[in-house]
Amino acid sequence: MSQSSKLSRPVVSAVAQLGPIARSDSRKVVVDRMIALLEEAKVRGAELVVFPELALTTFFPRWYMEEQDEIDTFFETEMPGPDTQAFFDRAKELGIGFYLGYAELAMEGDTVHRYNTSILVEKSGEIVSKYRKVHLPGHFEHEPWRPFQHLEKRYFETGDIGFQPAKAFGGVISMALCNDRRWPEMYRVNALRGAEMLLLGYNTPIHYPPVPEHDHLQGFHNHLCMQAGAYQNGMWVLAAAKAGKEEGCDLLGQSCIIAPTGEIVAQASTLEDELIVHVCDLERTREIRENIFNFALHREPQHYGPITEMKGPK
Ligand code: CDV
Repeated sequence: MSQSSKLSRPVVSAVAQLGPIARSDSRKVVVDRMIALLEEAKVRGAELVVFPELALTTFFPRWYMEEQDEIDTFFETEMPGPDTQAFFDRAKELGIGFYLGYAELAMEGDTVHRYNTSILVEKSGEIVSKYRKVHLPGHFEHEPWRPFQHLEKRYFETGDIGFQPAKAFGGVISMALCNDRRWPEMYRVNALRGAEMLLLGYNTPIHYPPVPEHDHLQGFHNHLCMQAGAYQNGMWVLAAAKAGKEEGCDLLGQSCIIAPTGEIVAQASTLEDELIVHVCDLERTREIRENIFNFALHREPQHYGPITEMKGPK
């Protein structure tokens, strides 16, 4: 055993998978379910809980809507706001921090911005970090041939914050959202900025209308990209799904906790509300980062230019 692996910086971490949320469910119904998961997390000793992407409502980009007022019913204008204050209060009482994904409506002067956002909240109740989704999948226009829409490109702007890990929970923690997990650049930028743990939430339909031949690979691709990202960057990855049959659309489960070695150390086994817990030792990042992926020793960035110079192949 190496010297570094004897050290210990544990974060008792939980991933809170959510089962389906109906379009008619109020925020209160969802927040009550999330509070029940926080209470279970407390009993099981967790200090950090990761919730899914767009956790407070059904996954609304599956519908084409023309009326902005209707679209905006899925957005939060303040965080915490009237519907989420009880959740923040309970987490603080329990001494638990959390990651939460939600649709953010932000005013900048007279300009309205809409982002697919996550926040990281410390055990004290303070919001320590915000992330706005960078890789927005799907399409801009109504495509009636699809059995359901995926209109993230229409309803959200590309995030303007980038990948900015924060000091929290005794370590350096970064965030991502759903489709970001498929892009190696996301992990590498976070790792170069010192992230030891990546938190992310996702909503992944099992049916991918443009390439249905890959439907049976959804579970494989989900873990493949996150296990590779964890290992190649020597970081913990904690991923929370919104799972199950939601408004007729099957969403992948498989919420998991992945060690810096790339191993899955905990995984959800249902498509419902479910909590998984693991003691994540942040010192374990060193097993990888001081050895096989010692960036300072082994990276050769003079050969990586196209990664930032080009958007697609010539
Ligand atoms: N919410 C997502 O970003 N979903 C995408 C689907 C559309 C491919 C994902 O990467 O899981």
